This record gives sequence, structure tokens and C-alpha cells, in this order.
Amino acid sequence: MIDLYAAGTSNGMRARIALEECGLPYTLHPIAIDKGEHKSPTFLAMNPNGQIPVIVDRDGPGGKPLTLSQSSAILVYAAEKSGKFIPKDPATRAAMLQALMNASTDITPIFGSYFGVMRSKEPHAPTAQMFKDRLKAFFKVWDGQLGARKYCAGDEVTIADFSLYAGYARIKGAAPDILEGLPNVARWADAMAARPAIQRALKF
Ligand SMILES: N[C@@H](CCC(=O)N[C@@H](CS)C(=O)NCC(=O)O)C(=O)O
Repeated sequence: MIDLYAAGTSNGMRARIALEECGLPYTLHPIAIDKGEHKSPTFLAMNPNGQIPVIVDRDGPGGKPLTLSQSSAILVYAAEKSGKFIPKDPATRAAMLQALMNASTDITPIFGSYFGVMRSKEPHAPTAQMFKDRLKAFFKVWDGQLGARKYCAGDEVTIADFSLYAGYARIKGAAPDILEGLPNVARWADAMAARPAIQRALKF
């Protein structure tokens, strides 16, 4: 059994999608970021960075408990534990990693920065616009690529799709104009949204 400590942010959703899609049994422990629950001594003992998500796998490698933070590390851990969603073919695997890194290290952090600027007391419009333009540019590239293939790294769904969808879902909810005019991204997002595991994962 796995304990998941998360909130309904893109990183929290990413970790929960990983567990749902990989079919790993888990218990969700919602963390109220607005109440500072991620900075409690108990939480900091699991992740000294004081950030969600965190999982504790009571049945980790070698039968020992494993505590893990970083949503993309959780994605990879769940995929390897279940033997799903990481392509075996080396070239497809490399394409999957490229897509995964774009979603996890470009798109989500830039959106987090955009959101941070927009929610600050004195939002700096040019900075917000710069982040927005960068996000639009990344998704425009995705729109081109998803016009030529079904999923992020080819014709099979991988953890790169789960990572990108977590970012997509959060952006769609908070700043939908970033995603306007992207028919291939919209087609892909509809396919992802139709997956029962994703539907369960997004209900925080
Ligand atoms: N790179 C980390 C980022 C985690 C992260 O930024 N978590 C946010 C919520 S999405 C958080 O806990 N923010 C509260 C804080 O940093 O104080 C990951 O992928 O898990």
C-alpha cells in the first residue's frame, strides 16, 4: 500500500495520475497548502523542501519502505514498479524522455511562475506575458507534433502523456486562453480526459 500526500495542483495531479494509471493501491492524504500543512514537522520529515507531492511506499524496493518526492520521479517509480507506460524500444523510450522533460521541467514550472506572478500583490504584466508567450510556444510545438502522432512519444500512451496532461489540466482550468487554437492538443486532451484513471485522479 502507498500513501500519497498531495493537493490538486499540476504536480499533485501528476503523482496521482501515476498511481491510478499504474493500478497501484494507495491512500490519498490531502494536504492543505493554504493552511501550511506542507510545512509541518511531519511533512518536512518526508520532504525537507516542504512541497507536495510525496509518496510513502510501505512495500518499496527490497520490501523496505520508500519515501519519494518530485512528481516526475513518482511517475517513473510507479511505471517501473508496475511495468507499464515506459516504452521498451530504445528510440521510443528516448522520445518519451524528451517529451517527459518538456512537460515536467519546462511547462509546469513556467506555469507555476506565471501563476505566482499573477497572484502577487503587484503583478508585473510584462513578466506574466513573457511566461504566457513561452507556454503558448511550447504548446504550439506540441500541436504540430500531436498532428503527426497519437500520443506525446508515438502511438502508445506513456508517462510523458500523464505528465503533460497534469500541466494541461491545470492550465485549462486557470488560464484557458493559453490553449486556444490548438486542435491537435485538444484532440489529445479529449482522449486523455476520457481515461477513467485520469478522471479518478483529478478529483481532489
Ligand atoms: N518539482 C516538484 C515541484 C513541487 C511543487 O512545486 N509543489 C508545489 C505545489 S504544485 C508546492 O508544494 N508548493 C508549496 C511550496 O513550495 O511552498 C515536483 O515536480 O514535485
